[in-house]
Amino acid sequence: MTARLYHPPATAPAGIVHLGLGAFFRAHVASYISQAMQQHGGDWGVIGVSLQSPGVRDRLRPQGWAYTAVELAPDGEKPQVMTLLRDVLVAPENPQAVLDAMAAPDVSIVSLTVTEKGYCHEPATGRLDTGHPDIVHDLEQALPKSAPGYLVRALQLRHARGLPPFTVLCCDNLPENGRVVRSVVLGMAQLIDPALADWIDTHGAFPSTMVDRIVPATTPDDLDRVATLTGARDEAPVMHEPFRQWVVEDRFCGPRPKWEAAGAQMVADVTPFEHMKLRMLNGTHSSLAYLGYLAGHQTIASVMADPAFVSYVRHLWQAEIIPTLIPPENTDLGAYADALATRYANPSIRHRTWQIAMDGSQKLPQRILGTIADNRAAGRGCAGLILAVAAWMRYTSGKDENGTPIEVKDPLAPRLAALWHDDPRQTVAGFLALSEIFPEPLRNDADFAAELAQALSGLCAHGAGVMVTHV
Ligand code: CS2
Repeated sequence: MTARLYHPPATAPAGIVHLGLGAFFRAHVASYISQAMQQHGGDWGVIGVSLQSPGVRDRLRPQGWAYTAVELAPDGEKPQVMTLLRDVLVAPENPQAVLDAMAAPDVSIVSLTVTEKGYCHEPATGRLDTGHPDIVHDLEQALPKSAPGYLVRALQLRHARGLPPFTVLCCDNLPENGRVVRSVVLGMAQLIDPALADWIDTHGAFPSTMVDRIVPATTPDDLDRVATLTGARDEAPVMHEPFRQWVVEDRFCGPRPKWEAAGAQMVADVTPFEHMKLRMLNGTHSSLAYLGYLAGHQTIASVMADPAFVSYVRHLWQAEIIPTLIPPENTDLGAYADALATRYANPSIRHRTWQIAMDGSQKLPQRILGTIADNRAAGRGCAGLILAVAAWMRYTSGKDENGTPIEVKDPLAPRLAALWHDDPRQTVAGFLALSEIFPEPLRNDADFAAELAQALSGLCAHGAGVMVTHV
């Protein structure tokens, strides 16, 4: 029998608390933290927090919090054992322990990967959703449930203890993600105690970041592969592509690891990088996920093995997305698109279209709808992206092209399914009324509505595989 992976955990205090201990953080930010310590020294252990379930904690505990990160290169798999976690807390089991960890004097950074919906904001405006049940709860109770609630209550505790605030480091795929998290934190603090909001605003920091690495969900097969590869049984490995990029605004209110020593780009303004990545990578990822799923493709690599989809995604980059972008310094957007095509086609990465299709209502505004609005304002056609939005609508109806039920994961799933109508124009009208998703100019754009209805009826009549060839 293969022995279980185990490393004795370090006992020194952690400098970073991370909220949302999913595979992405453990494969991306964690690699920069470990490498910065190897290259430059410093002691930056991490306390991981699961905001929902105990699963990751339970799998990591017998391993001394160590886990294997496996790079999936087309020419082979490269494992690395990661030992930066010092503890893992499960928030619903003991919210006070999480607040105490965040309010510890050695902690200078609280980073987050809680997915788009974890910020409890309105995607179309970026403002705190004060009607969100967890926010209603957190405004009344001192022990929070939501990520914004943990940030505000921990900052309140630090303020009361005379400690400086931590830097809040958002690592989710949101545009100007630092601004989004700042807006929800200050919005909530203002409702709890305006003096606290002032203190956070004056002394805190919310740098924006652009994060990039493709990290498919770990499968039971992966556990066996990792055991064979390393000779140690790891119940919580993470599998990732070789590529990684991290662009971070260098505005911290306390100490930070020397991430530039690990290859992170520390910049004054991350916005052009975020737009490029959200529109070129995530926008096409979602487009390929909805259309590909409907056409029967399980993974992005499988979609990219279909020449019709390759032409479609190349068209999106060249004709519909790149024209809306200002290239970041020293970046050739054509070369960036070529690199994406290669990354998507990596056969070692089994990134499921179903996984990327999750939470579309939270993802579409920054990935696709903003690009469409920019194209329309400039008088440019964008039939390919409109087809992707139609595919998302079809997907959320809950049935695929053969009438087989789809398990739609989305906080708005029941509302979206109820919008489905036999007449595509009525379906489109129902969707466009969702002000939390569709930005103002698109909601009132009759030509856009007509094009969307046409794309939707085309999808229903001919299927996604045919429709991508018409763009
Ligand atoms: C994907 C992202 O699941 C998704 O929605 O588009 O997780 C994507 O793989 C990462 O942002 C890549 O950096």
